[in-house]
Amino acid sequence: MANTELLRIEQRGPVTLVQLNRPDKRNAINHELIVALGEFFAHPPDGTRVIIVHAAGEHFCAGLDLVEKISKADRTPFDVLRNSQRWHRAFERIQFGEVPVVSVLKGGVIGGGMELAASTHIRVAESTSFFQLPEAQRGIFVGGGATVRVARIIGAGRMVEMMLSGRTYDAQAGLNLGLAHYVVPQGQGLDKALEIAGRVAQNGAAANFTVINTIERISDMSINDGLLTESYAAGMAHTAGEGTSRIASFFKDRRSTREPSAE
Ligand code: 1HE
Repeated sequence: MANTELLRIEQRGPVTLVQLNRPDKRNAINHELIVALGEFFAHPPDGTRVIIVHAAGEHFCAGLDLVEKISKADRTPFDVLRNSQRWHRAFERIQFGEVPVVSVLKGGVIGGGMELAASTHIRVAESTSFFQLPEAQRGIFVGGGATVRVARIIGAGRMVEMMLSGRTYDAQAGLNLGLAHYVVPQGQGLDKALEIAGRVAQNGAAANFTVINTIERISDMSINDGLLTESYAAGMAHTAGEGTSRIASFFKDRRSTREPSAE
């Protein structure tokens, strides 16, 4: 398991917590950290049913490590391309991985930090969260999937405006735009994420897998292809084992609460 100084991993029953642990650099993502994230999400620990990504310090993530990457004057376009693909692979393992991922956002959710957040399925934002894509102001471009994931969440036109104007969205605006699904007071993000993760962990594992691996992909498809894929997905999820027994126990539980007691 990729347990480095920069990525702290902790298991709490079916929920595995992954903490970005570079608070002195506002959790900016350097080479070692993106590799560790990619390795972790390639092979989550056995028994994991939900993953929570959270961060040490006051900020979720300041994005790309500008000092490490940009200061290297001899970088070639191919070096940058390969690095961007490394980010894409890591974040694809999050979005289309084995289990749902909940993120806990706070402070800066900036550039590559926003790309990381956008690859997670449920985003809990503490009230201190703010969202920025300052790449154009830094004279660079996004490279960790924002043109696909962030543009889908907030709309391509709004992302263009956000990057050109350098505007900041606060937590409440992020909630309205779908960048966050919940806003909670400062310091309460992890508790909220654990509460949600506990519920998600109780869903059927095959059902969770189908939700995270199917819906976003179907939105890339034609109506015909999407509907057929949905039927295949239903065929798998409905027969994956848990469906029949869960539906039976749903009705059994309802009957037992309705039947008058013998006393
Ligand atoms: C960093 C980084 C970083 C901080 N790379 N070292 N991202 C940005 O353009 C965001 C740049 N950072 C900020 O806007 C601010 O640092 C924060 C709002 C996140 C936090 O502010 P603050 O006042 O709490 O901290 P600070 O004093 O600015 O920074 C503390 C330290 O973190 C300092 O290092 P120190 O050695 O002087 O103590 C900073 O240099 C360091 N630090 N952010 C490296 N990003 C796949 S492509 C994605 C492209 C992008 O992500 S572009 C967006 C980059």
